[in-house]
Amino acid sequence: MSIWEYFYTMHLTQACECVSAGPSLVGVVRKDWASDNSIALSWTEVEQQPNDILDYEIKYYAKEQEQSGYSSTRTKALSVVVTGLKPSTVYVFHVRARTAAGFTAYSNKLDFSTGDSGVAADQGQVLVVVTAAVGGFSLLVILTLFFLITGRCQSFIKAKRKSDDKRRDRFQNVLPVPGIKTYVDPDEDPTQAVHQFTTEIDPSRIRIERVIGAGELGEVCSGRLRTPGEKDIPVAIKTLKGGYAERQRRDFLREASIMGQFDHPNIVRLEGVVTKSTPVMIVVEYMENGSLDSFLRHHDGHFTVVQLVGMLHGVASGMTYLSDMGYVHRDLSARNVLVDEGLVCKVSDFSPSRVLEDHPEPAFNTMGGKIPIRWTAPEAITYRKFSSASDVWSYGIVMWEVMSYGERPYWEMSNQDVILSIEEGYRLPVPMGCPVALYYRRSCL
Ligand code: ACK
Repeated sequence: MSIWEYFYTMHLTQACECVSAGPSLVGVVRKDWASDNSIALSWTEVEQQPNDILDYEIKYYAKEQEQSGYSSTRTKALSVVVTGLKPSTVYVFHVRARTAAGFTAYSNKLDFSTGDSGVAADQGQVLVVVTAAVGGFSLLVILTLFFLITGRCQSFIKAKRKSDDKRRDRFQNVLPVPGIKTYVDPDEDPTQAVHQFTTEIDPSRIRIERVIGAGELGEVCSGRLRTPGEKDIPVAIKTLKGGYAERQRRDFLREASIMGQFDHPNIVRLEGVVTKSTPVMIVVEYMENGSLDSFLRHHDGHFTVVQLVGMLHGVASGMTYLSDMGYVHRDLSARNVLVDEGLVCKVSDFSPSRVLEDHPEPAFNTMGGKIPIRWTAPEAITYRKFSSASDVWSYGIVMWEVMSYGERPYWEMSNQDVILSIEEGYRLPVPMGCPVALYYRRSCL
């Protein structure tokens, strides 16, 4: 189980339940058939369910290897065939629905075996995942988050600095989950990475309609992408402005070679790139509601807590996936999350050079780099030690941004004051209207 999965399971799921007691919208899950490598499942709809289910997520793992990770798949139907399984192996499955407000609770866990048609049912198990699967790595992350949110430990930063060296190796290397492919750093061979992970689009297929914003190296436009025999799809197009240096072109396309490796409903999808003509472009799915921070600021007070938690759930799912892939984002914030028309939140902005150079957020220069201080974990600010654990810290700040409808973290405090205050134990206070269950993790545990 990754730290994100653990974090999510322990924190958001329980918070959601505390806040909303959201029911599972999935009825009885059955095994229809199994072969050596596949299992077919189907389930029923529960009565009186809202008709806004977008799709279902099926999560599964080999029972014997519970601690080494899980895989998941999605379907819009009430059934699925899960393939690529090992013969004569018991797998644990559970299913949940996704609505516009986010995921609902999981169904009960069920054990089904490949290679025979019998059902090894253990239908009494419920979703209670506690300490057994948790290594010291996850525990430290939870503690980090605990201190971030509660601000209970005045000496936390000092004590943490002392232990940082010891922890460094454990935090830095995120072990990828078996069954999920691992992120490949495009820096190893940038040209090859663009070829390998992106699709070249003929520019005649792109229709640019209007400018919607400014990127670091050019404009961001909205438009349409035509695919022969299919309907045009709305897209956002990032362009690289003329007169660029080769290094800027490489940095620009680097983001595409990172995005092109991801395939998750909460990560903004890359459609392709234009590299063989000018302007050089990156084409991604269009997110109707734009950045999460400005979206929330424009809709102050418009959402229920369940809807806000649904948005956070999406971000957590995307971050779980990135962490499982071994990718550290380093710049997670509400401005780098995009929102679609169904309120689904997707993590975006994979331009790591910006974290260190031209970040739009006033940045603090430490050890030769620039860092978005308000969102960055103390060990990353002090030692440039970025990891999935420091991404969890940033996620805590995103939680605060979401629950306060896009308020600026630490308001008008200077970056230097933020650093000093955090060192002294100050933490962001509970946002107005935020349930205590969400703010204080311990109240749910
Ligand atoms: O808040 P916004 O409207 O959402 O303004 C910024 C702007 O471009 C500069 O980044 C918008 N933007 C970026 N990517 C996308 C996208 N994939 N879909 C829709 N809007 C986007 C962002």
